[in-house]
Amino acid sequence: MTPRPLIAGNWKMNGLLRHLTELEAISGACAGMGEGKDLLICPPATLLSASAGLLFGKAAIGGQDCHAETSGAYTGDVAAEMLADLGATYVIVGHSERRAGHGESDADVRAKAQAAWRAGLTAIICLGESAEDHEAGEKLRVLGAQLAASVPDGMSAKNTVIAYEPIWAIGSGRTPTTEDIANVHDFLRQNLAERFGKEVADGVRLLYGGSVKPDNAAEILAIVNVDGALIGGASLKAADFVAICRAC
Ligand code: G2H
Repeated sequence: MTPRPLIAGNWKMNGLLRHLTELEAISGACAGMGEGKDLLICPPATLLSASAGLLFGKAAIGGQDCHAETSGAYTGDVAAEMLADLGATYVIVGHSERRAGHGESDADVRAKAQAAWRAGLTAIICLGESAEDHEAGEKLRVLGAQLAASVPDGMSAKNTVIAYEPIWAIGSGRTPTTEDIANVHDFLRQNLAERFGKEVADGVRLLYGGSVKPDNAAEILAIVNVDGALIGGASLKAADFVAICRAC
């Protein structure tokens, strides 16, 4: 089974109420564009509620992180159930900016994915090697270890999406070669098949993320085993995000 592609925008810590005009434009352009693919925007938590209303029926909405616990005394954190309560159906966990900036380990990411599942959300679990690992030829070893430790038992094609985001490609304008992306995605699919079985592995969507732009999207999205993209900077402008969606 070839997975249905997912084009996901990650707004990171960008977006005020006045920027909802971009979502209005995306919503308008998305009419009829969701055929054969799923569209998703992950705005900051402060804009989730408004985004849900603007994108209803056109694109899904998702969180950028969730706490591993269901509720409790965790000042400033957001529970997966709170995201679901606002209409989110996805949540990103383990983005390298969370791993680096908040000291999140693979075990933390695994627990967050489980929290997402408990709330009925699909977890987008991010993996990626550093520039040093890339240059040292350690990429597949590092990614294999992250995959093994970040993805919980019980993964299915419905409850999980895997996003490969080389850290050195994030926001840098640099991307791996198409051959490198293909090799990594083949490796991830194979690795998942060994642990979860071929049927589950073949159904799980493997996204590429890191400097996806309108001018490289078609080439990246055409790679075998790339089932969509996780887009940061280029998702902030409706015209760029829509162009990437159209390239899929
Ligand atoms: C990688 C990506 C979105 P950008 O972090 O998750 O960001 O497209 O800006 O490199």
